Amino acid sequence: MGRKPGLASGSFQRAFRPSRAKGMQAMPTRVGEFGRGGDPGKRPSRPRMCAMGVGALALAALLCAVLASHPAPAADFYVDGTSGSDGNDGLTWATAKATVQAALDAAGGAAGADTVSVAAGHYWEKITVPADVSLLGGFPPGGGARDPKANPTILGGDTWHRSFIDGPVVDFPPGSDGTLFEGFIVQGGSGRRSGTGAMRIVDAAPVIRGNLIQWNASEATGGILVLYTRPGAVARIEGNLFLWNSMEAVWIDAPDSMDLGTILKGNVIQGSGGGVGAGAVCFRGRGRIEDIVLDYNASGLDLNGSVDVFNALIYWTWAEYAVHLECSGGTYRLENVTIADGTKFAIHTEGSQPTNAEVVHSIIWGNDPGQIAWNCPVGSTLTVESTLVQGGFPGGTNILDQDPLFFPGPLGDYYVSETGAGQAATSPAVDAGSWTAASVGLDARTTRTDSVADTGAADLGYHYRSLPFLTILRGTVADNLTPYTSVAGLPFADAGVLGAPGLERLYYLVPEAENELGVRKDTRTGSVVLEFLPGRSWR
Ligand SMILES: [Ca+2]
Repeated sequence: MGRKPGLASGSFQRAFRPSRAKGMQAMPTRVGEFGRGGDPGKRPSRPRMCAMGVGALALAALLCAVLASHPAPAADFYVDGTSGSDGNDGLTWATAKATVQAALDAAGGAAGADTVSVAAGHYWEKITVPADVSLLGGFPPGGGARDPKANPTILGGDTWHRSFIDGPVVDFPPGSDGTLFEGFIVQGGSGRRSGTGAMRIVDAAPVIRGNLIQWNASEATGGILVLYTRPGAVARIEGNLFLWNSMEAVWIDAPDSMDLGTILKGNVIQGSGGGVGAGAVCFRGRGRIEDIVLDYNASGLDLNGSVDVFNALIYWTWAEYAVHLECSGGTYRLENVTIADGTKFAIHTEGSQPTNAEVVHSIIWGNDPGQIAWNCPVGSTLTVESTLVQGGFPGGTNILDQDPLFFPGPLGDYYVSETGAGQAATSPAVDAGSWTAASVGLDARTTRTDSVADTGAADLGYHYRSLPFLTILRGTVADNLTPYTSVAGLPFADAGVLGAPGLERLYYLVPEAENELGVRKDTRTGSVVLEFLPGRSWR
């Protein structure tokens, strides 16, 4: 994992995100590889992915890990695969352990909360994490300031060379509570035997934050399996980036009696799948998903139970439904959800129990063959309110059937146009909500390409993180760019540089941007114009 110079600052999540071009190069071969067992031709009757939850429950019976409880003082431990040795005490960088598990074993034997700091490197390990440990990746070898993006700390195998290790790479057994897992790359886990590639959380409540989880393969859950067999403390999965995991990226399964709260927040899931019905998130239970982006997965959200989805962007779902709601007797609510450009219905339901669903402040557009397919039985209710739906929605309230005028911005393609941000027209989604942005916390986020936060009535659809400004770096040598100017948004016209002596060749970089940049010359004004290119062009 080389550091990507174009992503020099920002969140861990963004720093780990590869360019779209790279992702597409990888796609054709990798999906084929991960397709084992998921070939639609071979498994025509594969049920909705949540239907496999019963099989997942059986995994719990296999778990018999008992956490060590030898009393010893709490301590901090260090791991350095470059210079460490498991014969060391692990208490300083100079006497670091060589393997993560050796440090975890030492920490698990200590009372109280411990921290295990791990230096950059590739640790070909599968680990079991005990309770009350903060496991932090991203330190430089030998110790120093932590920076996960500059110091990639890899657990697992190497799928590029087809060297998987037997998953789960990271295991949180029952009782692994009070645990933080942050700043790692977890990759190359095979779920062939356990059903889980990257991570397994069973009756445990770790915080999984700011990791890159990529290239894990399974016929069930390539990414993270979260399984509860009884009420208890709940995991928090926040700000992670999932890339190219098969089949599901996240699988959550819990008793209906257990309120999981906001178990998923701020995650980006891209390229999951490998078979019909499998994809980004399978959620069976009761809880809430917030601020999620699902991009180019086989299927999107597969929900069964009672789930709230708030501020989600789901696009380019390529094999199955963007959102499937099982008619299982519960209640669903989708608020500020943008579902666009998928190859099946945006929202699809199936099942036999009367179920209530509500769709508000959302944008459902560009899905083929249609937007909402409601099949729940008699006694069910579907409320669609203050929502933009292509083709309209009979029986809805305040339904808009107008082009939302999506426009590419710094973090993606599903901002909406606003004349105040430089576009030719203002989207009907702007200020179309029935309550204020502030009342639901969206006043810190934005639908505008210039990142100006939502004010007044809530805008419909997904709200991006708001960037305070964009820094443009410029230089005449590609690897020596310096800050040139800060702007609220693009396009930016670098006036008068065409033909300027000494500036025969110019390089630009906008470090905060995830979207590709376009550069064109405007001979009429003698300017170079920077603008965001729509990512969808690579499809
Ligand atoms: Ca507004």
